[in-house]
Parts: sequence; structure tokens; C-alpha cells
Amino acid sequence: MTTQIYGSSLVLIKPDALKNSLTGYILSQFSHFHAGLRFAALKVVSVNQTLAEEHYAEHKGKFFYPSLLQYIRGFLHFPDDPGKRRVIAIIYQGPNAIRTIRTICGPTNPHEARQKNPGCIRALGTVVPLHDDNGKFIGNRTDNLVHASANPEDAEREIKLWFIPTDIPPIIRSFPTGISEDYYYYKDSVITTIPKRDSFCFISPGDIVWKSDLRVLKQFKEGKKLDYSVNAVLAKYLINRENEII
Ligand code: FUP
Repeated sequence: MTTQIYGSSLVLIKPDALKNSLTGYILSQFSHFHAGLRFAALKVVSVNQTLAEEHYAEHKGKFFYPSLLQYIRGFLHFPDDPGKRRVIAIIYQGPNAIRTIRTICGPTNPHEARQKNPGCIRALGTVVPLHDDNGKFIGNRTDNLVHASANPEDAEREIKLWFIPTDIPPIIRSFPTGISEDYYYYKDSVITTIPKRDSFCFISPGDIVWKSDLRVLKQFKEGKKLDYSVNAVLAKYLINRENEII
């Protein structure tokens, strides 16, 4: 296990927490006074399908994956109110940030959270039984109010997935950035380096971009093997634009 001295973590206040008006309580639990953490960035996000798929990529193929995507996108808690389908995404920094936050959240499964760590945030969550097309019980979806990065590698991947560098004050940015020398455009699930009719330019020359994203875009442009999915680069640039372009 990696020792975490001073680190960063991604926290998502999920739709069930928003529905139950638990935002203030959760922010208070993570506050500097209680947890020794500070905000590095915070935004309200309408979660697009690409972002949801990339965030939960490790769970693809599992029985709860389709339901998990619906959950994080807010469709399950706000079926009739698209305006309320959102999450609050926060980067926290602080001594042992990842471990501190995971402890305050508690176990993934709210039943287990109530038994093992009463008083933790996820003790207030819900467990929802899932069934297949024939009505057979296949397992539970755990509506556990908050997401918190599990380890430093996940934290880096998740922070770079949800935030562009300029969402974060430069002096407290934890990961390397570079300056783009190229244009990148998006339309109908396709990324191009030349504009197409109605495409949108998500990166221009001079933009500050995560260095690892620049590398993937270069690999993509040159037809080389990618370090990670080009959708993981793109997803953050689609945030809060999906009505217009997806
Ligand atoms: P955690 O790191 O605590 O968020 O837990 P996981 O990465 O194991 O799970 C990711 C998400 O999948 C959580 F929101 C819980 C959800 N999940 C289910 O809905 N059902 C399961 O059986 C396992 C996980």
C-alpha cells in the first residue's frame, strides 16, 4: 500500500445525497475544522454518459454497472426533473486526504456501514435490490451518497477525468500540465483535428491541458497505442454542454 502524506482526492456528492439535502452535512464532515482538508476545486456537474462510463470503467460488465450509470447520472433519483440531475464534484487536499475521506465515508455498502461504523456518512445510504429481466434477484445497488477516491492512482485518474487544469488554482495543481499546440474538435462521438460542420473545439493552441491528456491526444493523432481512452480526455470537456452537443 502507498503511504499517503499530503494528497488529493476526488469526492462526488451523488444524486441521492442531493435529493436528501445532505450536502451541507457532508461538506461539514469534510471541513478543515473537522478533517484538516481544503478545497482545491468544486463544481456542479450534469453527468454525461461518457463521463459516467469512464468514471466507473473498472465496473464495466458487472451486474450493477448499467444501474450504477443511471444512478450517477441522476435518472434514478430525479426521473421527472432533469434540472436536478447533477452531482457536486470536489477535489480535496490535505494530510492523508484519501484515507481520511474514506474513513469519514465508511464502507461501500450502507448496511455494512451502519453495522461497522455507525455515524459515518454512508450509514445514511440505501441498498436497492436489482433484478434481471425475469425478475430474479441478481444483487444490490448500493446508493451510498458519496464517492471518494480509493488510492493515489485512482485519485489522479479521477481528478484528471472530472476537472480541467484551469478549474484548479495553479499553485495547488497536483499533476503536470502542458500547453496545447493543436486544435481538437468533437462531433457525434468523433474527435478530429480539423473542424467539421457543427463540431465544437474543445482544445485550442495555447490551452493548458493535463500533460497525460496531451500525450494521449498526440498518440491518437498519430494512430499509436493509447495510454488510456480518448473518451477519458474528452469527457471533462463535455461537462455541462451535453444538451448542446450530444
Ligand atoms: P467505493 O470505492 O467504496 O466507491 O466502492 P466500489 O468502487 O467497489 O464501488 C463503486 C460503486 O459501485 C459504488 F457506488 C457502489 C457500487 N456498487 C453497487 O452498486 N453494487 C455492488 O455490488 C458493488 C458496488
